[in-house]
Amino acid sequence: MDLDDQARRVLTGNDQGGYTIPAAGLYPYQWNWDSAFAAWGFSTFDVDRAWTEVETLFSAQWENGAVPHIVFHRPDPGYFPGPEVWGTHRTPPTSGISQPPVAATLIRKVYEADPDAGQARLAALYPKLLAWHRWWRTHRCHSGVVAITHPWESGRDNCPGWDIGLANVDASGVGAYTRMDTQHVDPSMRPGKLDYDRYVAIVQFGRECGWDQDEIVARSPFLMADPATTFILIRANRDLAVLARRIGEDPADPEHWADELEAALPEIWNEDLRSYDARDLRSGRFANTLACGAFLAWLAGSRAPGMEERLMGVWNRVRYGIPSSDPSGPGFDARRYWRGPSWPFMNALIAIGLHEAGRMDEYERLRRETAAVITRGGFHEYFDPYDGTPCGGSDFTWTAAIWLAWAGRG
Ligand code: 9WN
Repeated sequence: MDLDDQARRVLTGNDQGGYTIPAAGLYPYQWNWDSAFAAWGFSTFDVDRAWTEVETLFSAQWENGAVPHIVFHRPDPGYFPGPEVWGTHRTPPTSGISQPPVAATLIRKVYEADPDAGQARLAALYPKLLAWHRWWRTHRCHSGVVAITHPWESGRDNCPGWDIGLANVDASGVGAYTRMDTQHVDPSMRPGKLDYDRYVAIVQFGRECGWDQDEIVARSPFLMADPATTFILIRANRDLAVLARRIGEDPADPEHWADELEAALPEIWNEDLRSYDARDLRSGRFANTLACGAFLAWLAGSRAPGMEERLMGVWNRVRYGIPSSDPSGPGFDARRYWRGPSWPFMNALIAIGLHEAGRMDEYERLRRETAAVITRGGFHEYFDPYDGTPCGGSDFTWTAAIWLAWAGRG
């Protein structure tokens, strides 16, 4: 069977009927940004199924506009923390945080795959997307750029950039719990125990606040500005404005929100690091870590003097795609999750930006390097950026999706 067939088989195998799980065993629920990538993958062979994926995700949207990072459609004891830990008291049960808003950007690709088939579905989804983007602006953009209230909200959980913020989190009262991830994946490829204690402590804090967003932003022990989510939201607002025009809606709000975010970008430019950088909003301190999120500046059409040479210097230190953090920086670990590995779906997102910046040699290099690790190692979650060793979960939805939509189209 060729790789395209195998990729389609991963998507259909992870399909639970209306939504896909990221990977059997390890992640048995619907995740927010994974589903947006799944839709992009489905759009290469089943546009109807692509729309259904995001429609199912948005059916769990909160009244305040938030689209949760996990929807717990059916109970499954194989994942921690499950719905009872989050305690959001919703039907279906959901987590209490969100995840980077890539949906508008990838829904635009689904729409463009077959505009006639997508017209009515886009019109129905548009107000929900707009409400979600409004939620980001109202509840996450107080300082201008996007703030995250939990490392899981960034989708890049143990990125070294979060270390200074996590140091403020007291996890001494977290109590006993059993991790499930380390029963599915080699623990040396997952976040450490202290990280997990702190993740759980922040969830417990949110739950004590009854998931009241004002209280969480005002008092949470963790609040950090995230360059990656900021760039993603700028781009998503621009794409939402394009989609608005296609269905005769007014694009003024998303355009204005993108402009506001762009104007705030100097807040997260770290001149010493010569890169966009995460920032602890409680202390104002920069993280001083160059993470893969900085490479998403191209996705947002943003530039800063010296940025491009600096990013290329980091990429040139490895062989297989963009490392999740600078190999010469603090906290780098080539196989430990978001501390070093190259993630195929992240490479795909960065490549969209390279393409639009007209950097075609680099675009093609990134596609080739990503295709090489998948061809050799299969549809794994992430890869060692030096030697391409497959890491984390296997038969992974978003890796298969980006193979179909991008990496395998050489
Ligand atoms: C917590 C599903 C998700 C991704 C995230 C990735 C990982 C979860 C976990 O898996 O996070 O949300 O339990 O480790 O970091 O980006 O959406 O694939």
